[in-house]
Amino acid sequence: MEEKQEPGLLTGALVGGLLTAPLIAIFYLADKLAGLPFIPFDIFDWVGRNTPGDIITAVIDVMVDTIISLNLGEISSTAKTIEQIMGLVMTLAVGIIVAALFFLLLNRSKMTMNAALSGVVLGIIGGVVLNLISENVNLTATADITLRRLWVMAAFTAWGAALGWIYTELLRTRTSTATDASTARAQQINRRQFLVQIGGATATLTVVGAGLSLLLDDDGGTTSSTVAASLGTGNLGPAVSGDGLEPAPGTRPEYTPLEDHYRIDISARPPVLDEESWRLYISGLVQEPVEMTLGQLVSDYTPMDQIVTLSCISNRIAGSLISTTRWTGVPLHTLLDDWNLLPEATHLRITSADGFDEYVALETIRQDERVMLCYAWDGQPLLNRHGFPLRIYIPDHYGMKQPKWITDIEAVESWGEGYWVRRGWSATALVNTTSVIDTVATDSLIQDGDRLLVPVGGIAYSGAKQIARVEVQVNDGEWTEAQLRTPLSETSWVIWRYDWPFSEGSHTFRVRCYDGASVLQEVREQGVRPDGATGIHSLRRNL
Ligand SMILES: Nc1nc2c(c(=O)[nH]1)N[C@H]1C(S)=C(S)[C@@H](COP(=O)(O)O)O[C@H]1N2
Ligand SMILES: [Mo]
Repeated sequence: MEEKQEPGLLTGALVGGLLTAPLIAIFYLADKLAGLPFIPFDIFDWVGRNTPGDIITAVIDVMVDTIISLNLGEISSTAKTIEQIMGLVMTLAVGIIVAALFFLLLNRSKMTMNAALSGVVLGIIGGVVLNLISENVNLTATADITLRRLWVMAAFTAWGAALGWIYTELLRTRTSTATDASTARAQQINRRQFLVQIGGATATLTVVGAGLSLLLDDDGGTTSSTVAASLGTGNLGPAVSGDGLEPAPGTRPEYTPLEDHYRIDISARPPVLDEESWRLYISGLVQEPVEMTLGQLVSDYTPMDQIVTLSCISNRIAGSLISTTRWTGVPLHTLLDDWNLLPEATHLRITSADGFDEYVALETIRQDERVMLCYAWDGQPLLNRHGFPLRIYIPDHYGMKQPKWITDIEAVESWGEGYWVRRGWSATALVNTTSVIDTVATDSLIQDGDRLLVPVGGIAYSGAKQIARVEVQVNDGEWTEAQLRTPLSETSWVIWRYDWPFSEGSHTFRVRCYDGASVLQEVREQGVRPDGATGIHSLRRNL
């Protein structure tokens, strides 16, 4: 029986895993301590930027389905966590695969290669590649670029060197030809002991690195003193509608608490911009490039306040990627007056700190005074995750048309495809009118003479087209008009309610609505891609 001499593919995979786990932990610690890049998130973001849109959509679909079916909680924050975990898993997988292939290659090369040196070379190649990836996508590292490069090079070189060294050690336990069974067994034990020692050391490093990092906790959001000062001391608080219609018990809050506002963006970690050094740069077809500070935007222009419902184009019928809060900022048309655009300009191309970009037509800005550059939400400076320091609001459009973390605005002479449009999503991304049943409140029955009524309720939304009418159908009965609560604004969703005469049995509830121009919502069922979901929401209840 031939004794296998070299550590094989599986041993390589095992060693790769053992070495990559502490590498991740150390990157995490260095990120927390010194603002050095966290490579796993960079890998995730880079893969995301370079994957075709339909594949990304399919992956997101699976993710959303999983979150819903396993009841993992609020979709957009859970999705962000899953994305981050995917970054860690990808990195670990790459480490395992590369190490396994490395062992295979060394075995094939019949020892003409020096393993230790090869490991160092492999590490250097890894360091160069990951530096390129990181520089391409990283948004959050604050350390000096030279330091970042040196750190990534050093970390990967050490990883490669350790890999080469371990291979050599494993080989050493195997080279003395095993003549009898007991020697072979002794060597097996040696090898196993060595791997157990390596495992113990790397596990310790991983736990210590990750543990220390967790002690150094994140800053939650950003507070801008400039914005805060102009807004006054506190939260402006939710707007109160004058209408007395009581929402059916179980209807979502009309004004979304800020911490519950959905959140969608393209990076494992959003960019963190510094108010002092941030500028809004206006360039392109302008007489003279313009540079503005946040302070100028906040104090040189009269602020405007709007309660806005924002929806993601990926929001499914009755999904949770839709929320309402108060947006404060400067109407964009008043800024245009000061930017001296050349007559050829027809669009603004808006670019964000995370590489996201979108176009907005000057015509839209001039026709709709509600288009604004926005620096506060819910009476507070924008939180980091919601685009600090500046984002745009464009009524009637899905979120994908409305960049956060704006840094550059370029006046251009033609329209172009923005970030998600290039990835196969709608070029216009106009909001589809939609209505949702939030509740069939069977535990809040109302006695009405000799009848029992069940409050049924939810929301209807049409962007800024307003809602003229909501109707409810139970089983195959008549469509009956629901009552509408006066909305918080013309750009927010509307809460509706219908008190349904109770009857026992299994019932299907459906809702539909008409926009302000009395146009019925699209009832044809259509998935989110590419134009946003349409169709009727229905709920089945056994009463
Ligand atoms: N810079 C930037 N802006 C962005 C995005 C992004 O990834 N990067 N995502 C867009 C999408 S798809 C949506 S739905 C909204 C979500 O805004 P919110 O996360 O503040 O709710 O931001 C939009 N603006
Ligand atoms: Mo979105």
